[in-house]
Formats: sequence, structure tokens, C-alpha cells
Amino acid sequence: MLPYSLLYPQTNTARRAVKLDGMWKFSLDPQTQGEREGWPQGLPTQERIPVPASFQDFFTDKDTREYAGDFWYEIKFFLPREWAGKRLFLRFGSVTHRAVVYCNGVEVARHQGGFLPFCADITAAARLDQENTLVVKANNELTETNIPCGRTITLKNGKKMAKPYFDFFNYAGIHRSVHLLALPQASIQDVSLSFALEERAAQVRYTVDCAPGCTVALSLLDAQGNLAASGEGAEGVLTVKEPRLWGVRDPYLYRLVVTLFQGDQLADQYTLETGIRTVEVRGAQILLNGKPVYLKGFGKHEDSDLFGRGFNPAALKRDFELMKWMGANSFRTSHYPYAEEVYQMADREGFLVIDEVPAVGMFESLMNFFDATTGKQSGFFGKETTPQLLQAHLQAVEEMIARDKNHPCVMAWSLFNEPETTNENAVPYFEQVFARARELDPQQRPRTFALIGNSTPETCKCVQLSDFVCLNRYYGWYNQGGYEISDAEENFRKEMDGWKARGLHRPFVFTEYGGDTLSSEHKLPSVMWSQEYQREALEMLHRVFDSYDFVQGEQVWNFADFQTGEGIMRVNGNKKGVFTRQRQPKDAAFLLKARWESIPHTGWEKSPRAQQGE
Ligand code: BDP
Repeated sequence: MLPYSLLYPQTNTARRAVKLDGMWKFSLDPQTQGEREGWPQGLPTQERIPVPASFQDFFTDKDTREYAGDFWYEIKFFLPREWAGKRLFLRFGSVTHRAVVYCNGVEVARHQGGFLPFCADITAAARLDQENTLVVKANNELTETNIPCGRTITLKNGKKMAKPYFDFFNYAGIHRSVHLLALPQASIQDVSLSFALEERAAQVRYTVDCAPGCTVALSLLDAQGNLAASGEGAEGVLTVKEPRLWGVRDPYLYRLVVTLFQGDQLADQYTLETGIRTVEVRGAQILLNGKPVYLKGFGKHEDSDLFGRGFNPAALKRDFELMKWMGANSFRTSHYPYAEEVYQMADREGFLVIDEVPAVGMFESLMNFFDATTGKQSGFFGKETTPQLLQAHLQAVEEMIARDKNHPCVMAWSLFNEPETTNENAVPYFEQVFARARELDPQQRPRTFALIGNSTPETCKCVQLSDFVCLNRYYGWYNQGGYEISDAEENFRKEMDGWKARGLHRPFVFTEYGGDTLSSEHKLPSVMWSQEYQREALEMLHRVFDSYDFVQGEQVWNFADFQTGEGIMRVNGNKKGVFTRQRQPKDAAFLLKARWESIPHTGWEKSPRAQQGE
């Protein structure tokens, strides 16, 4: 159980939420002198940078961009005296990868894990009717005991450097909004919903976690604000007659107003936007509201110019417009839970989300995307430090599910990206992570993980735990690219036949496929890296997808070009985007758009002709 509520901040009759976003003081701390020098009381600098944002892309020197270690932020805030008697919190949407929070010099919170929210209770440390000092010490070092996994090395000149076991730049900072919260003494901690559909009604099962000795009243309002159902008590079922369901690219949202009373006094209130829908896996199909859905969309990143991994509302808006233009219906939050505003937008636009915990880099290699194609194995889960890693992983699963469980857009939990699964020692680790997700999710959503290239029908020891199987495959790129693409197709079909023979009888979704493409390159006949080749490779892959009826989705890698570390495998970033980093289309966008517009958002039955691979 988490020590604080993760409900998204809200201002209403009982609650106050004030954003502290803006220009914060900022200082790197390469000598680790902050505490010694009294920085928790305030920073000795006039340097300021924006919050939320990654710190790396503002400055012009490379030492700052590549910095690994502690770095500090400071902001002053005023607390109105009207908030006397309230419980006061600071809520961080995310600080990457770890944080210590000080209020007026007093430590009020510590958190590890860079992609999920946490709160600091400042009721005792804060001063009403005065200016307060908030200082955050953050740290972006990579280890094998935290997720995402990696190492931190020290160069001969004494400078530290990140060595990620993953393929995205190790951006860091206060990446999401910081809120100051004033909550009532007796408050609503959490709300959980699950749904069951009947002939002409829906049952909305709810539990409200709240202060003892209070009474709870609930009203479910439709989009026009009319009462659709009401209830009383901390647990129960609301019956909605003739419900409008939340559908893929056809969303409909209700508002659940939860009110807490102490005697006849209103103590607290919280309003949750929600959609009524069910998700399940049956046989080789993924069903939304009982109808099959074929996933069309992307693996994405939170990544944009200047902001880095910081929440960027302009990129969010543009990305959804582009995904709609493409005829997409889904995406995966590769490789970490995204900002809460992303899920709110997906709820409102009707996109399905595979929500991924930041468990990436669990294959010990600086180029795992490549090494997996060579059959390299690492026995990653058999280390002395594995129990510690598992704790960090389980904590992130708990925080992710607590945060995201009520979003209608969230259709599944992805519990790993490309882990090492060919060694027996992965199995008990996986079992615990999968069991925890099942235990925590009131909706019992499907659980999955994305399989790396060497996790094959013959070698993978963990795939049976997935409710549907997600494959990341690079036939025609890392495997037999260029003129060898005909062999790639043959090998790909051989692997798919192997999966069929393994007899898992469940849906398969391609959560990564594609190849690097420079938006500047055209060549006829094609060569790898040209836009012409990207189209050819996608056509080959789609032909294979269409040959197997248990393939129930395709999410191309990647939505847009994104920043990675420097190296011989990457040309200033990963260029597998269908869009450039500036969100303009490459040629492949038009190919995917034509294909996805011809596949309905729900109810697609793959044609028998395609199933036979003709
Ligand atoms: C996979 C990873 C992804 C990489 C991608 C690639 O899941 O993070 O960016 O391959 O190589 O290994 O482009």
C-alpha cells in the first residue's frame, strides 16, 4: 500500500491544487557537495531552467548534456493562511531517476523511479502565510538495481557517464508538473472501478479508500451532466441503464463524483472521468466490449526538441492529431509510464494504451537491440543484486497500476521490454511481477511483455505468462536487411510457424517492427536508410502479419525519430520514426495510413485468404 494518494490533482470545493511549474533555480553537483554546503536550505546560484523539462538540451556544453550524478532544483512558494488546518503536500509527476525533497531545509520525501508520481507531506515543515523554500536533489545515475537498467562509469578524467542498457537518451530532470496540494483532514485516498456489461445495462463496481468514520456518496453523470446512477457506501455497484460505452476511437466519458461526509458536513470530494468498457482476451482475439479489436499504432517515446523527456503539451497535441490522421487506434507507452495528461487525452480520443512499466534494459548489453540478433545470452536475472532490482520493479508496477487503473484507455500492462528470457532464472522473477500486476488491478486487465529477438518459440521460458504475446521483431533490418530481405521474410515465416506450433492459442501483437530511415534520403532502387527501403520493409512485414490469424495487432517502431546516446549505430538518434522528431511525415506514413484506414477500429475479422498467406 502506498503511503500517499496518487489521485491526479484537482481543485474543487474541498481541495486545492496549485502548479509550481516555471523557472526553477538549477545546479549540477559534480563534487557531491550540496548537503555539506547547505543546499537543502537554498541553492547558491542564479541559474534557472524550466520545469517541467529535461535539463540536458538547454546548455551548449557537452559536460552538462552528458552529466551523470546529483543535480539540484529550487523554487520558492507562498502558502496562503486560509489553508490552516489542511494537510499540505507537494506532488511530483516524476523526477528522473531519484529524488530527495526538502521543504525549508527539512527532508520531506525520498523517491526512486523516474517515471511515476510521488508526494511529500509538508504539513509540519511548511510555514503558512509565508514564503517557503522547496529544494529537490535529483540523481540520474543508472544502476542494475533500479529500472531502467544500466551502468554509470567514470572516465579517466574523473567525469561520470551513463551507460544505458537501453536505446534512448538518459534524459533527466523534473519531467512533469509539480503541484502544491491542500487536502482536507479526512480525505478520499483512492477510487477503484471495474465494469461488467449486461444486455441493456452496465454494472460499475467501485471501492473508495477513505478516512474511517466517514460516509460516501457517489453520482455518475453522463456527458450532458445528467445523473446516470448513484450510490452510497465505500464499496458497491452502480447500475447504469442503457449505458453509452467507451469505444475505440469512439469514446464516451462519464464523470463519477465521489463525496465524503463527516456527519452531515461535506469533508472531501473527487471527480473521476471514466469510460464504461471491458477488455479481455479470448482465444486468439483481444475483445473490447466483447468485439475483436486489431491494434494499429505505435511504440512511442516522450521525446521532443528542447524539452527532452519533459512533458510537452504541444507535442502531445500534435502527436494525437497525427495518430488520428494515420487511422491508428492504439499505442504502447514504451518504455515507461507517460505523463498522466497523455492518458487523459487517450481517454478523450478513444485510443487504447498498452501501459509499460520502466523495466527496460534487462538484457546486459549496451546494444541489446542488436546483440539479441546474434543469439547472445546474459542470464540477467541470476545476479546477487536481482532481489533489489525486483523490489524496484514491483514498486513501479504498484505505482503504475495505482496511478493508471481507472483510465478506460489502458487496455493492458506491459511488465517488461525485451528482457532476457532464455535462462531459467528469469522464471521466478517473472512470476512475481505478473502475480503482483494481477493482484493490484481491479479490472484484471491482460498482462504482457515485449519479447526481444532471441526470445523465440524454442528458447523463451516466460512467454506462457503473457495473456497476449508482444513481439519486437526487426526482420529486414537487424536481421537480413537490404537485398537479403527475401531471406528475412522466409526466416520470419519460419519463426511464426514455430509460434503456431508452440500452441499458445492467444493473440500476438507486434509491438516493434521497422527500420532506420533518414528523412533526407531517397534512392531508386532502394538502399537501407532510404525512405524507399522503409516502405519495402514495411510491405514485407505486413504481408507476413496478414498470413497469421493470431496476429492481432501492429505497432510500428517508432512514432517519431528520437534522441539516443551517440554511437556508431545511431545517426544523432534513432531514425526509425514514421515521423521526424519535428513531427513531419516520412513516406512510410502514407503507406501505413492507407493500410490502417482499410482496417476498421473494431470488429475486424481477418480474411481467410490472408490467413492462408496467399
Ligand atoms: C528494441 C528496443 C527499442 C529500440 C529498438 C531499435 O525495444 O528501445 O529503440 O529495438 O533498435 O531493441 O530501434
